[in-house]
Amino acid sequence: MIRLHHVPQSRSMRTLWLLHELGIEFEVVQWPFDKTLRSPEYLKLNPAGRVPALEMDGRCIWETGAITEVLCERFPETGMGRMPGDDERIDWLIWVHFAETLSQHVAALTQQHLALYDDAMRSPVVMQIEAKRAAKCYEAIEARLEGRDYLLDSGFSAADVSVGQAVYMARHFAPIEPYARLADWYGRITARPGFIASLPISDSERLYTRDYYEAWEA
Ligand SMILES: N[C@@H](CCC(=O)N[C@@H](CS)C(=O)NCC(=O)O)C(=O)O
Repeated sequence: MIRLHHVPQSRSMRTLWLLHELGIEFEVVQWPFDKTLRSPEYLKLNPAGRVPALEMDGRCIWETGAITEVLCERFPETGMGRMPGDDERIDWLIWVHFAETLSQHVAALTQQHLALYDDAMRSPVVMQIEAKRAAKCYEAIEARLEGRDYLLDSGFSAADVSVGQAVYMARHFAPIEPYARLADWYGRITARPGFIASLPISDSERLYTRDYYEAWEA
């Protein structure tokens, strides 16, 4: 039994998309994005009170990077991973984990724009810096995609899922249109049925109620 604990439009969507790409059977338990993630019941799944958490083979795994590695090793025939010994193993690992470099800025921006409930708590400077740092991450992706359709020469993999999902969240704060190769790649990977199946089913599930949140003027 594989069971994903998930909040729509959060990092657990990265694991949901990967599970769809793997084409395996799994269950989803959906949680609200609130203090319920700090309940004793949820803390048994992930002691940090974060999503995702993945129940598999009699234990629970957390941290998206770890989950991605474990799933790709468990189902090597799907071709989503690059195993030890593969020429592209190191690049695969770099890009799988680079998703968190971008996501840390998205987390800060989500806190600034959505989580803080009073305008006096928000900082235009933090909003602007974090959006610029997210765009710096786009520059790294743009450079990597020169002469490539996907992050690896050998084609689509869990590295594209990981970074692609981070870009999906980051687009709410930093537009991708100025980055031509990134925008093309993003269009290509998000046309996949696996990505579409990982989107929120209804508007009421959305964490981000707007497509774009502009940084305030400092
Ligand atoms: N590095 C962790 C980050 C997990 C994380 O922070 N998830 C966010 C959702 S995107 C969360 O659960 N936040 C709830 C909270 O901070 O209370 C991972 O990659 O799994």
